[in-house]
Amino acid sequence: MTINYNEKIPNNVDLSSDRRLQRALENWQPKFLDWWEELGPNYSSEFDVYLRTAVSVEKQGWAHFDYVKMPEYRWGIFLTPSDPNRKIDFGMHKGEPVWQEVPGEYRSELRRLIVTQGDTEPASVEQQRHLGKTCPSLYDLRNLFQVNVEEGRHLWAMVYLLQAYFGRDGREEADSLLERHSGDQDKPRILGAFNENTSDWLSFFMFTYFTDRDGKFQLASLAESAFDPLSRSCRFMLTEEAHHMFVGESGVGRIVQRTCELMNEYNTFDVREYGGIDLHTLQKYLNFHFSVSTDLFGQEISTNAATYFNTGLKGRLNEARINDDHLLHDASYPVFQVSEEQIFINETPALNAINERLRDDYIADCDLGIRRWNKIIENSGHEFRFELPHRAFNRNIGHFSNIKVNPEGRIISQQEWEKRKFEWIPSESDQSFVQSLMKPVIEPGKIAGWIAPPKGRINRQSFEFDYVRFN
Ligand code: BYC
Ligand code: FE
Ligand code: FE
Repeated sequence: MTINYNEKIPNNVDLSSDRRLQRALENWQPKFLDWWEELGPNYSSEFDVYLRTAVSVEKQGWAHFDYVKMPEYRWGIFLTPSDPNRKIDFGMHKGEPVWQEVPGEYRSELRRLIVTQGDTEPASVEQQRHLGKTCPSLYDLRNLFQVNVEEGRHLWAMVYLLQAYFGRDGREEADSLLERHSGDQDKPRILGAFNENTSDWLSFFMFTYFTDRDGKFQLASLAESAFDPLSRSCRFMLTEEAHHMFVGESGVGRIVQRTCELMNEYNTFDVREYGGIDLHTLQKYLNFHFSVSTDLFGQEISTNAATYFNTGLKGRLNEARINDDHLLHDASYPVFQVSEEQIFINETPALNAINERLRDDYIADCDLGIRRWNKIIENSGHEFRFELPHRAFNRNIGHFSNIKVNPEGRIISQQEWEKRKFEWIPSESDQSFVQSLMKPVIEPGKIAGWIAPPKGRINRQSFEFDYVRFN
């Protein structure tokens, strides 16, 4: 199906044939634009930004690049093509055809999953709203805005599902998604990591590396859902997600590169006085963002997760490729637990360990980028290596939220934690140092002193390209 760009809301869901839904969405659109104006990227409404817009769901050529003013961005609704033969791959309904409507008995659980997913998207835009004024280059500014508009589109994707399939309570939830705000005392965002500050570009790159990667894994497991419209929405969102993680991985990599250059030029680890971010500080930011993102997978032992799996609402990563019965009634899975003074691994009923399994997949994926960053350090001739902290480190959800551990995973006392925590996570003084480097660079082809220029291109445009035009 082709997309009619004359419609208010570009889509491949044949919106014009459903007047009620179209009206509901057109009613929500101005509220979204008000929210964008109030809590989206600051002072950016008049900029012409070189952005990609999703214009189809074809694997080749789904994106169109051009200058756009962000409030005029065409936030559209795109689902990957439906497969009329698709069957449920797991749980008690395994082998049955997937659902095109929401079964009444699963309505509230499905709504809750869609709302939780939807809540993170605008939350991240709110968290990043002040970054534009301290961008290290025009290229980076453009990437920030690209991520922002796409998270906005991900919100649209979830709001479409709520309004199309959940009637009046869906419409109410759609409004609430614009009423909760990141860090708000009274109406915070649902999940912890989305109420933290993203106040500098190092945090932004760590966030897109670690927290957008939670998005990748959650979307991948929702893409397994028996509720076909949810599955198809998430599949298309994953296409865009790859760029967000690229921004994170390459952003951190370029900082590491610059730090190593300064270390070699001045023959010191302490590059702060030369305007770089020392490796030890980078490790602290890594520890923080990894630990808050690890919390996003929920409790290690979760009956909610068991229900989602059993009823076919949310699967495991690449469910169809896993070689087991996809029912998990008799299976077990190793889960980290805590008792007395010890962390140990215990075999647990696999159905209850679905969250932990996804967290394991996530941690393995996080580690790949760490290795690539370490390669940069190694190639510069230095011994230092980044490490992921132990999964028990700095946790607020699950078994580990009641204990304190060091990054190696040794349990320590509350006093030792208080005494030493700023060796491991950023202190106020680390944060104000990083903040002090955040001076805008907006001349095409120029770059801030704490980060190396990118090697890659955006749609074949070089680093010198005029990615954002200020009017
Ligand atoms: N913070 O049984 P559990 C993305 C609560 S990121 C606060 O484990 P469940 C993106 C939980 O709500 C992807 N509370 O819960 C990235 C529950 O509360 P109640 C987002 C938490 O539901 C960057 C209780 O603890 N998508 O797309 O099985 C930029 C029991 O826990 C947290 C999704 O998350 C937390 N971290 O598992 C932009 C997918 N964790 O009911 C976008 C949808 C748990 O006892 N969500 N709690 O009051 C889910 O699948 C599940 O809700 C979770 C939690 C896996 C998150
Ligand atoms: Fe997203
Ligand atoms: Fe994302």
